[in-house]
Amino acid sequence: MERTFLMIKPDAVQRNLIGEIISRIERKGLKIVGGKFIIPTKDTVNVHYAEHTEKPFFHKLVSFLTSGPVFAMVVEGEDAVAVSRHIIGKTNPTEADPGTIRGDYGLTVGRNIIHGSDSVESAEREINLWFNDDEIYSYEAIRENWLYEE
Ligand code: ABT
Ligand code: MG
Repeated sequence: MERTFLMIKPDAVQRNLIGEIISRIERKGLKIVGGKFIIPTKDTVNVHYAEHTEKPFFHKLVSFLTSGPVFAMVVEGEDAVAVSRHIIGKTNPTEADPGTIRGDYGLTVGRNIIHGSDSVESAEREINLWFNDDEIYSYEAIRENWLYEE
């Protein structure tokens, strides 16, 4: 079983899309094992997006993500990283397919609704950055026989 880090960004929170987005994640069969509503600090966002430090959009990115509350989640399931990126859609909502979260709700790359880890390594790093171990819960869900073969 794989885990990934997802974050409903400030634009989607302001637009009342938390429920809509979580509902898609749940319907897919992914299991939420951690979740919290927080205003990210500049320090956390700097580390989270460290790979983009030198990019021209970095400052705007940091001020956007620290501008208000986000809903951060740890989500578990088979191939959770790739499956989540798939249902999220391409980075730029203008290119994201209809039926994906960004394709259905986003318009511009600087307001692209939700973050999802881009690899298993990133997921591990991001989960440790945003969550303490005691904020993540492993539990058995009764539906699992109906999602996975033996
Ligand atoms: P994230 O899930 O937010 O990491 O997006 P994704 O992995 O799909 O794409 P990357 B390249 O990691 O984008 C990080 C954030 O930077 C924004 N961005 C990106 C711009 O504003 N302009 C750009 O030209 C590019 C390439 C989009 C992402 N987040 N926001 N908000
Ligand atoms: Mg990224």
